[in-house]
Amino acid sequence: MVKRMRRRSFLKALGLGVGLGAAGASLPRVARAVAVGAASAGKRRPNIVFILIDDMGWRDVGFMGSKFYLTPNIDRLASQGMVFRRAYANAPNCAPTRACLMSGQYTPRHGVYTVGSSERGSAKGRKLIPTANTTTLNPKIVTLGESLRAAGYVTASMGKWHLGGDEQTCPEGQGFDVNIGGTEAGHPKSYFSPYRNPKLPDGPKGEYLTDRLTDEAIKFITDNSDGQKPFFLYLPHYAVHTPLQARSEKIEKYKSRPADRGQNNANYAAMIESTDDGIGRILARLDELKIADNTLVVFFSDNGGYSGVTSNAPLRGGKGMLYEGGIREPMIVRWPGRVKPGAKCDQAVIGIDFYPTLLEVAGAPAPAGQVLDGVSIVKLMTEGKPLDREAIFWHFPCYLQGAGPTGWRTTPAGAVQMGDFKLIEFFEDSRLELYNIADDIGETKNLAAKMPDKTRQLHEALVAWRKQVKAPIPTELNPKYDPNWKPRKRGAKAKTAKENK
Ligand SMILES: [Ca+2]
Repeated sequence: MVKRMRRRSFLKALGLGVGLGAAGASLPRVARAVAVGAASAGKRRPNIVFILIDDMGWRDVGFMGSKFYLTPNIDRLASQGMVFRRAYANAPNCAPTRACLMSGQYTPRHGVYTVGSSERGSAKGRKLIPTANTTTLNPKIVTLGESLRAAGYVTASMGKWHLGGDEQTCPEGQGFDVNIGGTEAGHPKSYFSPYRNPKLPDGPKGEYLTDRLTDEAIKFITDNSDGQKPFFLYLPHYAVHTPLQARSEKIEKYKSRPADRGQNNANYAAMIESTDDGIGRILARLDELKIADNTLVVFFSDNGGYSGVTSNAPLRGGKGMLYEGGIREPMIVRWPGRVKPGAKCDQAVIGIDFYPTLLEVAGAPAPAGQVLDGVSIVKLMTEGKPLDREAIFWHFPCYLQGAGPTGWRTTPAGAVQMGDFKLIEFFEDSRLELYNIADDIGETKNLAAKMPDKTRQLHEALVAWRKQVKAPIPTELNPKYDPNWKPRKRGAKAKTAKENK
């Protein structure tokens, strides 16, 4: 079965689809062509380490200004590479962002819009019937892992997958030679062993998950450091998603640290510190093996910080919202000899850009017949050449319950960012909000009424894009809707893992 899966994945990676099983006889020739194409790049192809943190907010790291969390290793990485100050996730929560990273496509193309059901929260409060959600990434899509593997990379996924758990949709079915701990689950049952994770053999009792994933990553890097084949290590840490479980000896010092603009949770800070420790160990290993110079390292997060445990201030909102706090991410790319250390970039980039970027870095061909919605940022990173792109978009036709006064983090909505402006459209009442995020990063002044021409320009671009990607818009009224519904009162901050998805 493994053999069959691999061959099937290989066909996908060549853009041949799965219906051409009988054409196997022509495979060796195609395989040779791919290998020659990749080798003709001339230089030794770089290894790729892609570190994706779960739920880490834009200001949850020292290099982005936190005075509460301690992240010396990540800060050092930032000083050695380019920091992207306007980097975005494709969605305000976990699974859709990952589906976009792996497919290179905006959410309407693969239908992974949210986590679980799009009908979250009280039915009485939902005016519309939201678009149905897909919880697995269609195995017909050629993933980034499949494309890099077909180009000769050894591939590993270590940590949270969240895009399916069966044979075709798990990491092994989607282009990864090695899978450690990746299942359909969106958060760990426990950060301490025993993990109760079918893809992660338990370690000694009390072993800490973030440390374990670091150990596994280091082992993979070491095992593949001989230069025979370049490697692609996708390291989507389970940290720093709830449940808030940290190593006890790390928690204490944060209890006495002064809070910083709403950041004050010692458990969360200790989880961030363990993540930072692990990144430091991985970078040290790359140095010891003398392969750091030929390894591109990405640091990114999948959505904004969760308002129940951290603060994204000065950004508005948090995980689950299309305001900046929900989608703007800390991001670093370190690529020795190609990207200038200490460089900063203020051009907008978004998760779907990684697929074409990493293909270019690897000298790998794009999958035939598959639309890639992002653009390569290689020249932006290496030469400072601006991207040729007018706008970027979001589509979230779903409800997400929340702890605030409205009872929602978001109702069904879409957004577009163009230059310094961003427009959000809420589908329940067609409400438009326009912000100048250069002058007003906190999205405090809705300019829609004041700037009708700009509002119209962005809205037209959003509508045209939705048409192009065939984005469904919820319009059907929900018969269970009660206009007098009020969210039940509860604390301003929800802390359960169940609510934080
Ligand atoms: Ca997340």
